[in-house]
Amino acid sequence: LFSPVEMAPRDPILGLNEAFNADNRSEKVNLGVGVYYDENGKVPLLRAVCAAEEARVAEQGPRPYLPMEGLASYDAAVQTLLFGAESSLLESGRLVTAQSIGGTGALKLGADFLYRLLNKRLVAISDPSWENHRSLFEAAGFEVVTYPYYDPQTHGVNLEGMLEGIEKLPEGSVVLLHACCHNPTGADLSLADWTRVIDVIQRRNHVPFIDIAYQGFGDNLQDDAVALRLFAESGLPLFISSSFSKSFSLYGERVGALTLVTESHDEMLSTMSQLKRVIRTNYSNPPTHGAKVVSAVLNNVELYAKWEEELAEMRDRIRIMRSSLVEKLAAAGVTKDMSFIERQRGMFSYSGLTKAQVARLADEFAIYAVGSGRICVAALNTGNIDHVANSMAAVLKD
Ligand code: PLP
Ligand code: TYF
Repeated sequence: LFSPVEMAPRDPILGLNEAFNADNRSEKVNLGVGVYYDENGKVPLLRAVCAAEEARVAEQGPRPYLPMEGLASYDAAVQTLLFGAESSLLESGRLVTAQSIGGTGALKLGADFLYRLLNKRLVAISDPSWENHRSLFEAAGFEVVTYPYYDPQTHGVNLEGMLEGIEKLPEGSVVLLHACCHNPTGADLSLADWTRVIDVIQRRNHVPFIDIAYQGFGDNLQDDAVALRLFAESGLPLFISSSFSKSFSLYGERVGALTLVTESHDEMLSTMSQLKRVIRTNYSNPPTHGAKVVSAVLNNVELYAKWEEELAEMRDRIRIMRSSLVEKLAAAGVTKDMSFIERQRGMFSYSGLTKAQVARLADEFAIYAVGSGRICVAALNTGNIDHVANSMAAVLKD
């Protein structure tokens, strides 16, 4: 039975962890996977999370199944976080939210649901995008194409190319967008840019699908959600996949959500019933722990304030590392202007390192980055940044 099975290609990002773990050089640094590490190189356990978990353990409650769409208090809190406490959408009866197995699970639920809904199964993702976007939609039965996004000259967004690319897609295509902290480039759209993107999508009857996996890592919780809010105001139907993996540092607990903006209460009811069918035939119902913890934090004023503070600490530390890296690269003799690293946002920087330079970083310096040149700035700290800057300088100069 299994003899014809061939080895599958490794995930270009997760596969790096294996190589990193197998490396026994003490100076090794993992700039591959998108995980926030603190100043001590550890995945932090947030104090707000810890407090919510202690309360949950003390409660010693039973562990029944959750409903298919997940914990109600969690789903409601997700909606408030995405659209803002003042949003009229919250009381509109038009929102569907289902707790999901991380942001990945939300994308998969959305993809499976869209597959049933649409005749034209075409999804456009940014060039480049998170590798899993393509694989996930292809696995769900879609054709996946790209629209122009990154401009290597400016290290920012090629807005005109993007608008033109989206315009040219067949009418009614699904357009996948990153709300903030674009993975892998760190290049984001401005408010004015979003307005233009929404305009094209609306004119072409495309279906917007927004992925927000880094809310709070750009400017703050409100401003990072501006794209969602503009889309919602435009009256377009909307798919949103969201994740708390990074913002709560709850990677392994798999906490995310799929939220849909429908056009009426009736649409909401039928859409929710179909989404439940997708859930039922995949995993019946989601796990409890992460959603309980996040819900406890989001629904408690003090814990919320504590969480927001901790999120700001993570964001600020990443910014400091960005500036420090730019400074240290220059000090190490890199003459090329690297200040774009400071302008890019979120966990990543598209460093401009070539595949060969990335390979040298791993071979000669035990520094692991993605082959595309993406580095996870959130993995830098005062203990490893000199080694990283000097090594990057060495491969950039030769
Ligand atoms: N979307 C993007 C853009 C991501 O970078 C990630 C990262 O993990 C995800 C979705 C998936 O999030 P999760 O780990 O919650 O599944
Ligand atoms: O881009 C990243 O590094 C994170 C983590 O298949 C990740 O989003 C990477 C690859 C993958 C799943 C998660």
